[in-house]
Amino acid sequence: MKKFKRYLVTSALPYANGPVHIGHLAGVYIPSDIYTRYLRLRGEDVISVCGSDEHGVPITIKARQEGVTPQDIVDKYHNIIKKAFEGLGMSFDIYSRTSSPVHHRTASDFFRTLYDKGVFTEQTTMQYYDEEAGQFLADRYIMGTCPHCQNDRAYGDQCEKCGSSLAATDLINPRSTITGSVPVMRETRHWYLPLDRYEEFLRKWILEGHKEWKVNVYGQCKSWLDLGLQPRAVSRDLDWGIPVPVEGAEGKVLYVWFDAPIGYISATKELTPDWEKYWKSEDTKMVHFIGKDNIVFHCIVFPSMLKAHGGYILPENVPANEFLNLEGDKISTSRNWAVWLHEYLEEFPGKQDVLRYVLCANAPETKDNDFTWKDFQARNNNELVAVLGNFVNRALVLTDKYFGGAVPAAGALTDYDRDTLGELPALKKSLEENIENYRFREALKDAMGIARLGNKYLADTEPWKVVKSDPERVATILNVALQITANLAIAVEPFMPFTAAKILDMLAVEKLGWEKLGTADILPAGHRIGKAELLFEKIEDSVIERQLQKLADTKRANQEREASKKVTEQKESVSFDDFQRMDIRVSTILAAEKVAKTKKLLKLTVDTGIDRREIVSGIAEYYTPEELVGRQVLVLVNLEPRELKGILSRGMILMGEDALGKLVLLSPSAAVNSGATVG
Ligand code: B3M
Ligand code: ZN
Repeated sequence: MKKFKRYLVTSALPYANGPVHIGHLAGVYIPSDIYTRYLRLRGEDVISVCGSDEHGVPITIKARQEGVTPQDIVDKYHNIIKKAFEGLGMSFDIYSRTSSPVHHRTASDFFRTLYDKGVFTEQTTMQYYDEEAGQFLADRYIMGTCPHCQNDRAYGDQCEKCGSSLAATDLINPRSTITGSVPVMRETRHWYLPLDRYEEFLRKWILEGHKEWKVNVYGQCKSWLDLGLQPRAVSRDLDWGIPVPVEGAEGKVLYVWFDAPIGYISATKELTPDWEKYWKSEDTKMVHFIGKDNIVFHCIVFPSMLKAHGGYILPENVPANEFLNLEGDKISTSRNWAVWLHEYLEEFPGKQDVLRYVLCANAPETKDNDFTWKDFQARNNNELVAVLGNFVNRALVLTDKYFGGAVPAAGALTDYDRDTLGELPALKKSLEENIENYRFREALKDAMGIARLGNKYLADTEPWKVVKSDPERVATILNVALQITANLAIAVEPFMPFTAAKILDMLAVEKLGWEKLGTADILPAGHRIGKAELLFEKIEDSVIERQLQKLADTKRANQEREASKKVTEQKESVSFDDFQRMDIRVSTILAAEKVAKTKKLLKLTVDTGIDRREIVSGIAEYYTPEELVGRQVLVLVNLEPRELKGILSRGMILMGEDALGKLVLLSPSAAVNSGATVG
């Protein structure tokens, strides 16, 4: 395999129109950080660049929704995202932003180079225009039915349901997302990147040259190429973004997907004056970490731009992950159906590595996967606490207890000792191969395999039983256990950097190089270790219940919001005489009790002012008997009596019912005598 002199790791630039959530982390940022940390540990020359994607319609829509400027939006969310990434231990060398002057200049120059080379075609076309809002509708400003999958909430640039890339004019029944109005067509001029001209180059570079790419990535590129590439507009009629650097282009900006990938270059320029050796030397290995919805932009569009510009390297790999769902439902920013990173860090202080661990162990590397809080709890309790934490704690506590915290000298090793230590080099080799091939779930299993190895070794050798009869043997056992612990401090660092630091601290060791992994002579006899502390703590059911309740509340709020949009149709008209025949009275509930063997029914004793009577009402799910006694309600008293569960029910309590079927009592706004007529 070609050996590279240096590595350039890029991570998709998150839109600064909202916080990052666990889907972003599992899809892009955890894998990227594992890969970067691993390369650093191996002493490679590696830089990792990222930053906020601050242009594009998602930003301007959010600004419109919140009644602020796009700059206010990107300033707010850029800071939230940057702080949250730092809190999770994301080790970018730079986290920049595309509203920076360096980026504006870099992207403008890049566009101008292609323009001056005559790469672009200029086309005057008819585009959708919202006369009410007074602006053209591109990307998320327009919504309609996807021609491929009939999803009626497809956007003007992409259908999130089937992943198709769309032009606004492809949409069926388009409507403006600004005013909801039906748009008209208006003439406008844009510059197009003729992707069709790069088809041959892309076929050769990807389909012949990168058969080793992940199946999901290679497959998507192949279907794009088999479908045939179309020219793609790289400018927009918007007032937020990087102005098109061409005379007469007032009111037009670079398309966000043209400028954003150039953000990787700008960030590198901000990071180091040696930026060109990362971007222009064939000795550099560039890897793009992205989610599957960004494959076309990182494998087709951006490489064509780099090729057209000339002088830049192309990505060696683009190991895109699939999507992570939450409790069986698609993660959604607009529906607040997410676990937000900044909230997680507040609610689970000190548990950054638990989230890193679970999101890596469950990563959607080859297919969409699901995050559940129960699984989060199980992996924490059964794997991190019971295996990794338990082993390290025993090794340290027993060394403290039997040898005063000094690493004991090992005596003659038994075959079992040798076999145990002999497994370390194989685990190291497998871990390296898995990381280098972007199989981070498998690599994490290799790292945890070292903890399982240590846990089993102590359980099999039982030093606590042997110590009285054979303290020399225990010295050997704990020496072996401590060497395995030191291996763990190295192996877990890419995945759980906070835990690795704690283990090194407890071993009273500054740093351990990757070359030490797999060896058994890391801690010399006599070395004094530090104080043992628990690496992980059990997560109780109540903590998980609280998170599940939070999601249940979100789901209900979403349902109610949806319901409020759906008001039931008005019924057919009735005559005044019809209405006059109904006799509705204000009544007072004197007593209430559940009807046996039913979930919904209550038996109410009601004073209608005319008489006292029993009425059966299906409100047990919404009201307790206690809270009903004394309430004044409206009763339709001349409804024909009905027998329900053996009770003769004479009348009906009038209720309000929303589209979700939630029932509410209707009461007079002030106390009135029972029997008052309602008309
Ligand atoms: N801002 C992320 C997204 O599509 C997009 C990535 C840009 S990477 C250059 O959600
Ligand atoms: Zn679709």
